[in-house]
Amino acid sequence: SAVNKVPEIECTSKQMQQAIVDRLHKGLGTDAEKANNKAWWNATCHAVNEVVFDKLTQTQQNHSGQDTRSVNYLSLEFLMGRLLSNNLHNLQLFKVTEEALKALGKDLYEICDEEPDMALGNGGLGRLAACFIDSLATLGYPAIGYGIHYEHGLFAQSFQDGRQIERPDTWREYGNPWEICRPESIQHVPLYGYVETVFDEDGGSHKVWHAGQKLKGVPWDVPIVGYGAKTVNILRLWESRADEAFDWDVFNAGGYVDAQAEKSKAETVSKVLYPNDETPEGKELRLVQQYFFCACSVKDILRRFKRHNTDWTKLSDKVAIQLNDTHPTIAIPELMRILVDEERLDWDFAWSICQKVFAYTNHTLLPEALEKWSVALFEKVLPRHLEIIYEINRQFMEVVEAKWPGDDSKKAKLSIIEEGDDRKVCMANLCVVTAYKVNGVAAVHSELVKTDLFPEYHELFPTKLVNVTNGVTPRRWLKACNPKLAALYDDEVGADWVVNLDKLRGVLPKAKDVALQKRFMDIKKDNKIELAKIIKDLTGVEVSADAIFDIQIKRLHEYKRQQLNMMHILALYKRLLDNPDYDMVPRVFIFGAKAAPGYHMAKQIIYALNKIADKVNNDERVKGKLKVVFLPNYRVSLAEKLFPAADISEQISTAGLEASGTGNMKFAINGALTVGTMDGANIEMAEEIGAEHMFIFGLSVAEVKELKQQGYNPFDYYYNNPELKSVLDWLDTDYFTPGHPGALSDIKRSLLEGGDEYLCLADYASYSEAHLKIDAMYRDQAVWAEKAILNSGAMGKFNSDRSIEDYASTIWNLTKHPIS
Ligand code: 26M
Repeated sequence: SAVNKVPEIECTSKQMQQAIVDRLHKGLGTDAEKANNKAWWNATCHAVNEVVFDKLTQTQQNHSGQDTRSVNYLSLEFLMGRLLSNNLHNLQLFKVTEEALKALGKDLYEICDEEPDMALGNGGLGRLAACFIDSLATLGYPAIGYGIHYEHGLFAQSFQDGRQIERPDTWREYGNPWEICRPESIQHVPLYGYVETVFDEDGGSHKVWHAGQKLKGVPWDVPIVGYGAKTVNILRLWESRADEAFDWDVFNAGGYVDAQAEKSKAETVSKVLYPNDETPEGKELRLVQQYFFCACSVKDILRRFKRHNTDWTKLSDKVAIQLNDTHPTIAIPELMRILVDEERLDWDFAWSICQKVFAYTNHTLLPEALEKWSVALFEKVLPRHLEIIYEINRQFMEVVEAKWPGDDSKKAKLSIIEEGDDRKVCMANLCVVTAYKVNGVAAVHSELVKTDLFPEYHELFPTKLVNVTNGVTPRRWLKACNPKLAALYDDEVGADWVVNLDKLRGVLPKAKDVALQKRFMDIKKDNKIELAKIIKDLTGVEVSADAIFDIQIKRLHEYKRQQLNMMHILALYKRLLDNPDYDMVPRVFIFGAKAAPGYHMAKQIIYALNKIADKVNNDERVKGKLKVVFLPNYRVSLAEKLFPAADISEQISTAGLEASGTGNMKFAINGALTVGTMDGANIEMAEEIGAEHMFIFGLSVAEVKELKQQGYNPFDYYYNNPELKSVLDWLDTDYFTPGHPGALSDIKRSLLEGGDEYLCLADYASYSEAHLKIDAMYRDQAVWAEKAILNSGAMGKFNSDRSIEDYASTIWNLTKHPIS
């Protein structure tokens, strides 16, 4: 098999022990006696790095020597999680390191648990970027991820009386063994100031941007080890610092204190990751952050290009730049500015280059998430870029005029500048106008991008809008996080499923095999027992591994409908109180979710779920048949313990609103059954698995549109469904918040008077019915096991390697450069 051909890195347990103990002594100045687990973790990372850095150098020399075409993945977010376990697996050193540590009296899993998550992302979009760079390296593509070296990643979450509290994330408080600072590749970034027109001797003119402030971008490189460890690419993260060269005058004038203030101002630019779901409008620091990141990355890309090239027509042969959502859009006018103002290329030539370099991925249709920056703010921070955007737009409006002569409404819709009292720059429009390809992230989403979001652009550029369905890396999301199921698959279909997930299909014909079912269900049970311990540890709640583990983990957002899940839990609770003998398979509902700090309703839903959990878990009358747990601080490393232990995966967004979802894939790969709507990638999962092996419910995209068109009235459902009514009315009492009646009323209000934008009431009955089917099916463990195997075995398509091959062939035109 392919994997078996990969020579294992030669390393015996003895050598690994020696390397780790060596790092304890020589790297950390401690020894095996004194070292705590943190020190062991550090030493193990550094021992691993000796292999990683060697491979990194080989890859970089090879790529640079051949001047390969590469993709530059620009993303404000990379949700990497932990790297030790992942790197050990990809280097195929996990087993030997486990043995080595065991011989030293240490447990590798415990050591891995010491690592803080690299939480440089919000959710799906950031984790997708992390899966993609894993796949790019695994497949041997020359690629570089560009991101920001945030001092604080996504906030850490805890609960106080059920309410979310945010604390700063401190992932690198004591350093991070995986990153290498590269001061030799520092970049300088201008900001603010004014634009001067300089008249040339030949009668022409050009623009000079006189900056009002300058930042320094310091790159930190994180090696990205491909599976099999042939290719090691890099993730380059930019940290902002004050530019000493620029502050020199202040120093000379004796302004030491002023200079210190400038310094700390400069450092705030990369200080924190912005949590999403907050309209960043008017947030100057976010715009500065985006530009800082784009300027550093574009300059770095051009520096690498210029090492081997002088002919600008070659730029688009060597460089593809993928924009992960609109967050890095300013890279477009920045490249134009460098080509026109600094390299002094002709505008049309520069524009033709840009149109061959940039591609853009759209990750959401939610109107409030589409970035628009006020023209006034733009003018202040990036005066030259605004001029460039105006010129791009002026020329583009001529294209629109040629296509739809005299049609001003078309021009208004397609313009990069939104007119009005407060004029705005529409970043998505700039992306679509420039990019040579624009992709959505699942089939249904990409269709909606064409028909609902950008229909006029689609008419104008009929081949520009395409689909690339998301995927997840099976290295992290099966092999590393579920070692027992991974071992079963090694036995059943051969170890190379890790690089060819379609191989899992090998288990489909055996789904009814009793012995296989038993192994499969025993593994699930073991994983549930492990999770039960974690739940007890984190929340004090005791749960039984014989119950159905029903899990919803994702950012808290009304469109994802955690509140629908909550309504169903309340209904079950009510049924149990009304009838103590109500017959149901014991169920544990598990949540993990962070709410954006400024998103009131999301925080209320967290509060409500915590309050409901308190009540339900301490109510003798439900006889242990119902438990509710909200795990604090949901993050990648916690997710790795949840997916393998799930029986039910909740994927219940309003149809048309979840662009793809990727947690849905991680659950199914690990053998959970999905209760879900026909939305995002759920639809394609149903195609692969067979909808009859999932619990599909609710309105379809077309039905949602129709209902909204007719005029949706949530009260129709409220008055016609007594259970639904009593559940919602419960929220008006003080049953869950003793002494505080009305503490949960605003949730009810948003579902009724508020209009129930996300159609929770419309889908409630169908959802509740789906859960009855779940209950019935679970009683027949043979059927359940069969279904779980059929789900997991059919997930080959959702490997991020397949996504990357799609990007490489349809968008990037990228060829592999395997490193021997
Ligand atoms: C906005 C303003 C300021 C700071 C951050 C943001 C922002 C950041 C991320 C807004 C939205 C962001 O993410 C959108 C996102 O995560 N989309 C998800 O992308 C996944 C990968 O394609 C999909 O699977 C999810 O369905 C989609 O919701």
